Amino acid sequence: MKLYLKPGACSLSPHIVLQELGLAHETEVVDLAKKVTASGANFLDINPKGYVPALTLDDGSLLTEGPAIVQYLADLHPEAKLAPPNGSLARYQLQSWLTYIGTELHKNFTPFFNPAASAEMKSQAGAMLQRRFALVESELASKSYLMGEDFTVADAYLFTVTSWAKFIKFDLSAFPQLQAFQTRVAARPAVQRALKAEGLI
Ligand SMILES: N[C@@H](CCC(=O)N[C@@H](CS)C(=O)NCC(=O)O)C(=O)O
Repeated sequence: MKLYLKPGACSLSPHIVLQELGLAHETEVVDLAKKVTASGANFLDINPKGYVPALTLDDGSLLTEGPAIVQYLADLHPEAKLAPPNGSLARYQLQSWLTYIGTELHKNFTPFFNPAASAEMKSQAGAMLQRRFALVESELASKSYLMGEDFTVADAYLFTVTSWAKFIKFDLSAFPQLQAFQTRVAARPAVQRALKAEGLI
């Protein structure tokens, strides 16, 4: 399988999961502005959505949307417990977190990476991020990871999104549990491998 990515973007989340699971894979960097891959392919021919992450499987199938990709990968090796069993309440709680991270956190970072976004849009998104991170902060007060004491794919996504705070100068000092979470996740060997592979460390 091959993961199309941009270093440090939301594609880092499935990249971490691939590393956590030790799955054989290739990666290819995409120039998102030009929609061209590192090998010169038209990215829109590979993923008509034009964004990363995109995962192509060995049979040629395409899977897009980060939350779907990480669950697909986790289900290839259920014994690694990166996602609870399908159909269990815990699995829906994991999906609840993935949705929260995608819609309440990830998408509130988007205006900060959009040169066309107004100051007002950024201000509104920043205020929303404060509120949404506050909930994560209170959740992490009683556990090491979002789902409890075990790392899951939701943590890979939260780590990825939270790491953007430094790029937009979003102050995380009011969120010590979240900062401790970032340090805890960054120390995982698989996370180190993914960060290294993307040239981020
Ligand atoms: N709904 C998608 C959103 C993915 C997304 O926002 N990708 C960004 C990078 S973090 C991107 O590729 N943006 C470039 C573009 O939209 O042209 C998902 O959750 O996977």
